[in-house]
Parts: sequence; C-alpha cells; structure tokens
Amino acid sequence: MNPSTALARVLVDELVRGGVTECVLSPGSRSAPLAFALHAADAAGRLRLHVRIDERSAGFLALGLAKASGRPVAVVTTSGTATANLHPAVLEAAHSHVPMIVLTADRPPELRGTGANQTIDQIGLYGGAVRLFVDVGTPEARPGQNAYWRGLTCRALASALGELAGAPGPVHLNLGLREPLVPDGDEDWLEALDGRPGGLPWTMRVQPPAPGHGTAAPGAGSAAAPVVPGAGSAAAPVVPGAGSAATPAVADDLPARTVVVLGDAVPAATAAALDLAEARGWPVIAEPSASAGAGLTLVAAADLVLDAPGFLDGHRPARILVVGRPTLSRAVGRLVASAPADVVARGGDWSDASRLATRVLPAVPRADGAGKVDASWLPAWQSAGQVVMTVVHELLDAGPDLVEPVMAQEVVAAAGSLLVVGSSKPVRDLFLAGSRPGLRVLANRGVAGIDGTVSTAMGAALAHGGPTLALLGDLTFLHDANGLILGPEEPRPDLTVVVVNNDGGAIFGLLEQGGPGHEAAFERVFGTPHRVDLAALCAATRTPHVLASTRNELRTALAVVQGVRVVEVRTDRTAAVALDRQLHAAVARALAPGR
Ligand SMILES: Cc1ncc(C[n+]2csc(CCOP(=O)(O)OP(=O)(O)O)c2C)c(N)n1
Ligand SMILES: [Mg+2]
Repeated sequence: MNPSTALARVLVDELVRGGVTECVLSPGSRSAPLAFALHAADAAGRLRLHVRIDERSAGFLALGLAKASGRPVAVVTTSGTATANLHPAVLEAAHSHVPMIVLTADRPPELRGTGANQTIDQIGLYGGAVRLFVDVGTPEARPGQNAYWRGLTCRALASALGELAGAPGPVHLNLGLREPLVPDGDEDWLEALDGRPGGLPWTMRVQPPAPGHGTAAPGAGSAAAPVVPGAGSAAAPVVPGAGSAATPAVADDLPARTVVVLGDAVPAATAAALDLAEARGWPVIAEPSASAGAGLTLVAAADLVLDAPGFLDGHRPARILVVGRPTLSRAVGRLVASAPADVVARGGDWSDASRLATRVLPAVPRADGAGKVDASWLPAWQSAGQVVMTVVHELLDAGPDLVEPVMAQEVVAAAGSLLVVGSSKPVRDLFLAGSRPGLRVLANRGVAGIDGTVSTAMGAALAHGGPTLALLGDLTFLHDANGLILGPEEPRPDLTVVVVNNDGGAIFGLLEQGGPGHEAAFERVFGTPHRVDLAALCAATRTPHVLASTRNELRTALAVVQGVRVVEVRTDRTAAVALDRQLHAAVARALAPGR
C-alpha cells in the first residue's frame, strides 16, 4: 500500500472510532487518498459523507452538522486557496465553541516554495482560531506510523471537544501527501495498521466528571466520548453528587433583585439558568439562540422593554447574572452595564464586552433554597413585557398582513423542533417574536457573519434528521447561494429556507448610518439592493421556490415538508425600518414613567 493511502485509511478509521459520524469533503487531487478512504467508510456505513463543491459552504455545512449534533465533524479539502475558503467557518467554530476537525491536503515539503502548482503556505493558516495545529508530515513506509497517526487523531479529537481542557473548537491537521495519491491495489504494509481491538480508540478519552452547567458544548463529550466500563469514577475527583467544582452554590448570595441575561448559550446552560431564575423569581432576558423556549420567568419583548426611556431607572437591578454570550441588542448591553455583573464562564472564556463584570463563575450557580425572594420583582418585569406585547400586537394588527416581525412569529409557530436563523434583522425579529417550548434555535453568533448560513442550516437539518426551518435575510441567503448546490448522491435534509427579501440590508437602516444626514450614500453603500430574481436563482439548482405574499400563503407554504425548499416573502426595507421606529416610540409611550 502506498503511504498516502495508508495515512488516509488510518486517519478515517481512527476518526470513526473517536465518535465522528459525519464528514464533509470538497473535490481535489492532492486530497484524493482521503476522498477514497471517506468514500469507502461511507459505503461501509461507518460514517456519512457529504460532498460539496464550494469549500466555504463545505466548512459551514460541517459547522451546522457539529453544532446541531454536538459531535466533532471532519472537513477535508485539497491544497491551495481551497483551504482558505474554510477560514470563515473555522472562525465561527472557534468563537461559538463548535468541535470541528479540518484536514487540509498539502504538498510534501520538497514541493513547497518551489512554484509547484496549487501550493501556498498552509502552516498555521488559521492562526489562533484553532485549538490545535499540526503539520502532520509526509507519510512514509516505516515502522511506528500507525501509532503516530492514530495517537495524533485522538489528540485532535480531544482538543476539538475541549473535554480535557479549554473549550470545544476547530483543530487543523495539515497533511503533506506525496504521490501516488490513489490506492494501488496492494494491501500490504510493513506492520499492522489496525486500531485497538473492539473498535476502540487508540487513546481513550475517559469521561471527565459531569461538566457543570454552562461549560460544555451542546451535547458534546457525552455523545462522542467512548465510555470506559467502570472507569468513570476513577476519573472523577469530585465527590459524587457534591458537584462543588462545577456548580458553585453562590446563588444564595445573589440579591433578590437580580436579572438574568441569557445570550447565545448551550442547552445545559440555558436549562440551569432557567431553573435558577424560577427558584429565585428573577426575570430572564433571553436571546433567541439561548433556546429558552417559554420559560416561566422570561420577559416578553425584552429588547423593547429595556429600550423604553426610564424603564431601567425604575427597575434598577442590584445584580446581573450573565449566562452565555449576549450580542444582539444595545439595550441589553446597557442593562448588563447598569449593575455589578456576575458572568458565567464558557470553557475558559467569558462574555464581558463592557469590562464591568465583577465576578466570573465556573458554572451557573445552584439555588439551595436559602436566598431571599422579592415577590414584586419578577411581576414588575413581566407586566412591562405584557404591556409591550399588547402595543406590539395592536401595531402589527393595524398594518400590512405580512411585515417582518409577523414573519418571524409565523416561522416560530410553524417550526418543529429546530430553527436556524440568520445573523441580521431576522434574529432580532425573533427576539421580539419569542419562542416556543421544545424549539431549538441556532444562529451563527460566534462572529455573527452573514456568510455560510444556508449551509449551516443544511448541516443542522441533516444532523437533526427531522423537518427544519431557517429564517434568513436576502443578503444572507445570497451570500451562500452555493449552499443550495447538492449533488444527486448527497444526503438531503427536509429544510425549508424562508427568505425575508427586502432587497438589501434592512438592519443598516436601524443603525446610525440609516439616520439623518447620510441619505445620499446610504442606499448604494449600506442598503445594497441587488434586484436578484430568487425564483430564477433557485431554479438554477432545481430548488423548489414558493413566493408567499400573505400570512395565509406563508402558513400554507410552511406546512409543506419535503426536501430543500425556499419560501420567499418580499417585504419593504424602508417600511421595516419605519415599523421598528414606530414600535419603539409606542412602547416608550406605553411604559413612560408615571403612567
Ligand atoms: C460575512 C459578513 N459580511 C458582512 C457583514 C455585515 N452585515 C451585517 S448584517 C448585513 C446585511 C444583512 O442583510 P440581510 O441578510 O438581507 O438581512 P436584513 O437586515 O435585510 O433583514 C451585513 C452585510 C456580516 N455580518 N458578515
Ligand atoms: Mg435584507
């Protein structure tokens, strides 16, 4: 067997043993050994392979698969610019703590820096964004390679999962492959290339003690880590049940007038924060990607409540507990800065954009039942939320049938258990629309890019295995139109992508550049209308497209679950911005102090 084939087969086998069930591949020649090994593993039912032409889409597909499943996903490219196209997804994975194994084919050292074709410097290409970078070295027919490749793969998985230290994230293995790059029919190698008996990994990741709330990736670890029979307790230095290291019982020190801010967070952190808030009667401000469902202590339309002048002065919290990473709203940022904040760490990092946090906690604290409760605190916040919702409904009912916040409401109502939302105005509309119990909302909030979102949604839908909805702005959709390219042999999810087509970036109309004095430049350099015919674009990839113009048409379109589909709703960007201003003004009146 030639060395490149041996490396590829061993690597793929060890990834499967380590818990990898999904791999993404883009075509290329230097990566051929990996392509053959992945194809064989897919045919043998050991993993599921997804092939995508565009590496940027491939990277985000891997991200979506990993985000929804909590398992590490491998993505494989050839050498050269192909590798750079993974960079956006690598950055998002790094910042949103998603386990990803990036395998880039490279030229062997003798061909680097020689002007050889399709060769760039791939060493440390993703810089500090990866948890681990290894230039694996060119495989050679000599003893010891099997142990090296298998041991290295196990290290890569452990780093990606962040189980032993740090947070989950991407790792990069650069593979300098020498020709021949195709299997030669010879199965001999100078030593056994087998893995451990019983299909076990070369180096077992023994389960750490159950992680505290707020520290683990979504379902990561437990899903992927092989359990060593009987070994669990040996690895757990914490007294069973005490959990003191992971769940500090400082909750009882926190004042009765605490507010919980729940940003983009993993499900375990959200669940712990909601439990605690319920026990103590604390209002919770939850961003959509916290997936807080319909928790009893949630404040409806919190962004509008907090933005009402004077509201915060009349409802000043004594302390803020920040869980996950809030990024969506300036009003929430002002809330966080309005009182001393306790911030729950996320895998060695924590969210504190205002630099005002007074304490960082390793996990969401537990309530032990001793803390004081102020019976009027939660009702005061929730009734403000109800006042705002009444105002919102009155305004929306009086206007056109299908404005953007209504679309978000309809999408939430129609969603099964998974919704992916684009990082522009749609995620903010969802903040207003609220959520439903049992609905998981995923958004690329790590770096909040509008890139790769169609592919992220497709990856999440594939991992989810059930009907999935996505709500994206038109620019977000167009940015990853290549995400719709799906070859005939590829696994197909049931994914309906709802596009809010306002012919440009509505969100900029809500920011300073949309304000008075900038009108001359605004439309061309911020609004960026494109006039793309989305039906024609979808037709190019044979993706079914439906145009919905009324609330009823949207409902009908959302009731269909069948493969990848696009539902377009055309809205008016200027009207959307005007409606947002109207909402804020009406809420300000309704919540004016003294009313
Ligand atoms: C990759 C990337 N480029 C640029 C931006 C800046 N950006 C933020 S929102 C936005 C416009 C989004 O427009 P659209 O998706 O149509 O949503 P809308 O605000 O119109 O609802 C842009 C360009 C970004 N976040 N990511
Ligand atoms: Mg738009």
